[in-house]
Amino acid sequence: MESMKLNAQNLSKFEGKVAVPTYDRSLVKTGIVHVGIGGFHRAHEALYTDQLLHQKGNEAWGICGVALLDFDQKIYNTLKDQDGLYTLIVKELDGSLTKRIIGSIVEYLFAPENPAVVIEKMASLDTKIVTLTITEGGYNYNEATKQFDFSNPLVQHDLAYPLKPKTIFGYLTQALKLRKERGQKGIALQSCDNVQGNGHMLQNMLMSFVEKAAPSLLEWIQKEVSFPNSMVDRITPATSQIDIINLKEDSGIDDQWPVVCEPFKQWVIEDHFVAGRPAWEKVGAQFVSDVVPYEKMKLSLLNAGHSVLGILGALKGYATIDEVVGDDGINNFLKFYMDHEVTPILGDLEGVDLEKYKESLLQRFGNIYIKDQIDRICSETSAKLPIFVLPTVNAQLNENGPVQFAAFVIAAWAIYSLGVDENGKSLIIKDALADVLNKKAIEAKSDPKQFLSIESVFGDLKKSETFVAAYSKSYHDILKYGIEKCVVDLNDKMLNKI
Ligand code: CS2
Repeated sequence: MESMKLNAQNLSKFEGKVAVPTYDRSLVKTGIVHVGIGGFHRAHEALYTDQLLHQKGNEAWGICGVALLDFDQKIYNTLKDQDGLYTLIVKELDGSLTKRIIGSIVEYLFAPENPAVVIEKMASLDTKIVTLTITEGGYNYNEATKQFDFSNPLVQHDLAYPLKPKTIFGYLTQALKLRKERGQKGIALQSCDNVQGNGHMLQNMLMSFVEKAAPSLLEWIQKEVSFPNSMVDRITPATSQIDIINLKEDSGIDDQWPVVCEPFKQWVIEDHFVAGRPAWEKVGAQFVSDVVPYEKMKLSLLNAGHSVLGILGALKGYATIDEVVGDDGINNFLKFYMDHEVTPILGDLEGVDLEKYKESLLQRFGNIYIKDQIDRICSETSAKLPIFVLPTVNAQLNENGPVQFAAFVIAAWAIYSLGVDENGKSLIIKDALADVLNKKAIEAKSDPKQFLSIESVFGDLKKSETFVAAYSKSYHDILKYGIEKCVVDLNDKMLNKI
């Protein structure tokens, strides 16, 4: 099929082939500044917002997408080149594709190129909300000290050069300072990352930074700025070259960076927006007074489930998550982990059918059309496990409960961090702590406990004898017998107990 470049001028020509924005994008103002315009944001918040913009009266809620890091130059260039437009491709469970061109990102900025413009944008009168997807590690929280990490060189940079910041904390501080100086009202700062109490985390980390960078601003922020917590969910694998080619050949859309995702989506938000908000509930978001139970459930079952499948699957040499779901041993292992270690610590979740939720997760993970990359799931594990798995472990240890399955996963991660899978193939480890992890993984070969001594990840977990015993045994077993036999043995042990 003949293809055409995706941009504003060609947009109407795609009508009829795929869903396109039918609202007048030139009338849309940017009430939302979003930092982190990766796949997830574009499959989630930008879609909800696009749907809302199709309903009259919402023109104040367009998105200005900010690329914060040097690394984000490519997505910025792509969006700029395509007038902010991109295609969202939903990979349905039956293998069919639902495609839609999204128009809600009407402005885009590349922060490293011009930090002052980004600060002005956040401080602008039109901006009512700054939303963030800056990843788990982006909050600069140290698990060992339970505090903001001032030793981060980028943070040091922001303290020394406040007008040319590099971190989100530097940007927000300058923007809020301008708002205060100009006598403007406050705004809402909304985290959309997979972090328990993500609004609180953002608030605590920002306040720690402001205390050093601009202490006179603290009181104003406390009074004027809100930090709604939210739970976000949609599996969004990395876009592959094949996705780009297929879109061009099948639909004639020449889009340099479409986004692919699963059909499921969920967004649960605390209704705490000091400067107003879009009526996202009209397009499927849920507003609740307390998001904590939803977050806990999602992080400790879905995200942790991903990590379990990812780490064990990587060691066995699998490439995608659906392949691991097809591995009976690991699949049953995950079910035992969810049922026996996670479920008891979740307590009663009012209105949620946990059994159904867990079942739906396995179906979502198993979607063979998604081909979610194990490399994506295992990237930045050092920032993920403290949020996805360790709260479960700590809660179980407090109750003298079982930690065997979690300990096994962490032992597998220690072995994974040696950088080779069970077939002798190199693993690509993408992690801010990659060097430390590898060094400790090597030390762990003679003393497994060494891996647990990375305090910024594990806190003081190494002090738990119960955990260390389970972890060390798993470590030796995996090296001796391999993942396959070990998971089957563990599963059998569980079956005999039940
Ligand atoms: C994944 C998440 O990054 C990960 O390890 O678990 O990206 C997950 O796919 C999303 O949170 C789903 O909502």
